[in-house]
Amino acid sequence: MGASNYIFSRDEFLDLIVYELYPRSFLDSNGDGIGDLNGIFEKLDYLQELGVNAVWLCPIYKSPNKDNGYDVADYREIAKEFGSFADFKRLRDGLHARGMKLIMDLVFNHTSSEHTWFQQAKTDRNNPYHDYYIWADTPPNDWKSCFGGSAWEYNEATKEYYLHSFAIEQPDLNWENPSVRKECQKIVDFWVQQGVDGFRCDVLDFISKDFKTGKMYAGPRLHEYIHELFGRRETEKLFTVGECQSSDKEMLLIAGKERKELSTVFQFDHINLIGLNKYLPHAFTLEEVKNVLVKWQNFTQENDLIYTLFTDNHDQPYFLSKTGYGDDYRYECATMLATMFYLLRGIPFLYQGQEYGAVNPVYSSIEDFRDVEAMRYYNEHKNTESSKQIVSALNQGGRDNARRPIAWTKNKANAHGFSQETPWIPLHSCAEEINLERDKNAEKSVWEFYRKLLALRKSSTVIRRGSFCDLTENRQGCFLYERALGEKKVIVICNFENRQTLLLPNALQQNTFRLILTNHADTLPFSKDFRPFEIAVYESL
Ligand code: TEU
Ligand code: CA
Repeated sequence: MGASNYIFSRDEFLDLIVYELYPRSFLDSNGDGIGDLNGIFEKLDYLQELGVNAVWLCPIYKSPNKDNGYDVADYREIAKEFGSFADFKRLRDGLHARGMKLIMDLVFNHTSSEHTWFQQAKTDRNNPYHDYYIWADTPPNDWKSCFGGSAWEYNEATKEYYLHSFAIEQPDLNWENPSVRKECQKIVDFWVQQGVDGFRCDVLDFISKDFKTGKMYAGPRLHEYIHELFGRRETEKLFTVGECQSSDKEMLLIAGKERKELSTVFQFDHINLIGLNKYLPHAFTLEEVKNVLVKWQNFTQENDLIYTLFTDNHDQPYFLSKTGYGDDYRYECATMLATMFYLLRGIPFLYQGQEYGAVNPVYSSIEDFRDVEAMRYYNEHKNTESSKQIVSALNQGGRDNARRPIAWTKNKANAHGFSQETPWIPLHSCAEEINLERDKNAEKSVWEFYRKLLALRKSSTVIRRGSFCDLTENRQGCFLYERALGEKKVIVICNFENRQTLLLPNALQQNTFRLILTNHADTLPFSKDFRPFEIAVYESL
């Protein structure tokens, strides 16, 4: 009951095409303005039609929602606003019935301050749960919370400070305490027994702190902890992806085949191209994105690692907007990016909204924002900056960008098909212009392209399992690569913003290849003329 209908193995991880779903903003089935599990259930056929075969649900556990579920108050309970445990099981079975995997979010670096562990811990230094968290008589360092301000918060009852790497209401768990590690193992076991196929592990590299060097993450016991958490299971059968800022050395340790730690990690080098201040306009080029991809394709291939292919997630403004081409070349750039990333070697992760070419919304009032990080930003800047400046910074870099309700229909009624009621967060400011219904009916439909692209990936063993080779050589403003398996080859050509004549790769012979995918209706096979963001994918006969 509830289990997947086929055995999972490491090779099969490469067959995954994951859809990251932000439940709160996906579809509201009961008219309270909040997306929910039954809303997701209604859209399972939609997801299948799109061509994904796994869903990663952002946290759906009981939570006071200081950080929209990343502050867990009970790891074994479903948040009331998302539905009941029975709704969860129905969703799980609905996914499995369609051959789709269910990936849950695990937030183990911290709990909510409303979790019973913390409620107990904060009362008394001698409470058995006190040591579940990280305490100090005086702050031992000047660590800053990722959301701003000191990472140490005073607790009157014990006259101590506790560590919170994120919001004040997200106290960090003390992983040095074996009881904490045991509790987390039991939570993993609980969800595996519930038929869950995998986990996305939130800020996993934060679980071991390096108090000596003063680094908040990737401390000396990180690998020991991860191994203990997952290594006791058949790690080839449980899919795990860690959110970790990883160097090449780290990736070998954390996702190496024999390591029995994680299946893979999200590597953020291409996301980090935006620079240190995400609130400033970004100035990276697609060439730089390409270079990051080539580097990691080669590295993961040489070391038999699994790479994750993603541009977007719930913490990031839409990548399409970051490139700067979201306005003039929305369809072309969205489809080019999808091709560039999702035909590479690794596991594609799509984030909701990408499939109809969503870009960042634009607001003019702080009232339109909800995120804890945005509120913090506002409070820290309100005395020195105008609200216009603050709002424009949030429009640029805020996390609410990608958390607006999905615009299902072109009609404004019922919040563009999202809810009968006022949504928990204002609608996407461009919903009338950019929505699924309009995109589906457009001559140039991002959704149609995604469907074709994912179907191609699904049907091609070369793309899923084959090797990668960069064919760009000294061509500029483009990315050319080859995927190969045995005699079979797929050649991908992605042109960037400038129209240009491209020298086709030698391997691409007219009598042995055929054009299988383009993002323009009239692309001529073997044409050297590439329009802005035009792509061409060829397959050997
Ligand atoms: O995010 C971790 C993280 O370090 C950042 O992406 C951060 O959220 C922010 O963008 C810094 O500017 C994970 C989750 O994805 C995020 O939603 C949570 O808020 C956070 O952990 C805490 O659980
Ligand atoms: Ca609801």
